[in-house]
Amino acid sequence: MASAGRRSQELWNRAQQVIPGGVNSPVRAMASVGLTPPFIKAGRGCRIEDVDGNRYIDYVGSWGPLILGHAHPEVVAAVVKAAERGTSFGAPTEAEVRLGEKLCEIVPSLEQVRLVNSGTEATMSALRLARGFTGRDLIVKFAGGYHGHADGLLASAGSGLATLGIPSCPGVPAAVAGLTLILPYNDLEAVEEAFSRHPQEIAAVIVEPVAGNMGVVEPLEGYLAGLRALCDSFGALLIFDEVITGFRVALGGAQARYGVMPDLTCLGKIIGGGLPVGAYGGRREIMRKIAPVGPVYQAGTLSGNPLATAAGLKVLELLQIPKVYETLEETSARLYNGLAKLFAARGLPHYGQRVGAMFTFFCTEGPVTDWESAATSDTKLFARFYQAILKRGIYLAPSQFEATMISLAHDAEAVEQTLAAAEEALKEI
Ligand code: HOZ
Repeated sequence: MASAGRRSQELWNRAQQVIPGGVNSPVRAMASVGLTPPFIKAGRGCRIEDVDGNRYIDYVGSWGPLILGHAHPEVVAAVVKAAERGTSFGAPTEAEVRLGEKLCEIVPSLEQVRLVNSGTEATMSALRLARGFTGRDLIVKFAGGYHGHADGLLASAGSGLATLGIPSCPGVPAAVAGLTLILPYNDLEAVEEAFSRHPQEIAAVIVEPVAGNMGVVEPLEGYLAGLRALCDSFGALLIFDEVITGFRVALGGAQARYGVMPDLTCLGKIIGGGLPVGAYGGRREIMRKIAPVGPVYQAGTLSGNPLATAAGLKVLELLQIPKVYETLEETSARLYNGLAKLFAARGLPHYGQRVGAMFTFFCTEGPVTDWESAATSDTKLFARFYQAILKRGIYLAPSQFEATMISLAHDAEAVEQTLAAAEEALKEI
């Protein structure tokens, strides 16, 4: 293990005693890059500081929510103001209505939306709804796709499971896992074949419209439209998991960027501005099946809580300022293109993919179109690069199979500093 600062190391030792693996979410342990994680004390804009006083430019952004950067003053003020009025009522509030209206206004396919507390809850509830609506049991997911940690979504999943090499999760009953068909991403023929084998049994196809949890992998031309057409032909619902892509690859998410409308959309991360939140929504006809209107049950004490809704509303308001997405696109492209040049100049195997404000450089010659090709990456080389750049003050997601997240707080200075650090890091490895 490379050495962490003294205070981080102390906290790490204590954490091991009381928290499994020392972390409350596995990838944070930094095991796959051979490090002890720095413990973070504070963040402002695109910069974070650890408990030993080391400063980093942050490209994790809490794994996506912080598109405005850390501790944005207007978001903080909105949360404080809301907290002063009470943190939770378990009763309807005006802010929930306003957030629901805002989401339906911005995300093209949403007619109604239900707020929950995490992306996992959103996908789990959307699948239950799809099953309740269609009266069918099977679902299709794609290898390397990650939709949170609900039973039935953990087989061949990306993100932490891909990072740790866990192909399927003990504790998920075989009967539940058996209801999930795992297919390769970006392969329409495989989906067509699954539908012809089970023409009346597939309730839904759930997909990250731009994969973000096997690293960033863009849908091939026509892929999303092809999924739409197949779901229509066989009476299944198409679910876009836009927990990462929502408000990141475009204001209206991947569905706006690619012009393909799902039946149901799962959201999270950005819509809570860094507070715990999730949402699922879609066509009114489907959403009407949810209790109390319909019989598909789903509930939550803290759902639509005042702090998350206040933060979410403020973030969405600031994202609707003209030119915001042009700025994000420019920053993301400048950093991505600069890194691509540096990798190429050093002659290292690399294959980059960028969509809007998220990208990944895979340590492989590529092309990367699915999990099988993503998995050809040299994760040892990635780990060496990771260690070399972290010690130069650049905090990337500690896994080859995650996305680099760009925020509006990443200014020209941060980009230049990052490229200079990357150049040095690449020389070292
Ligand atoms: N599932 C997240 C990455 N795609 C990790 C969340 C976390 O560790 O905070």
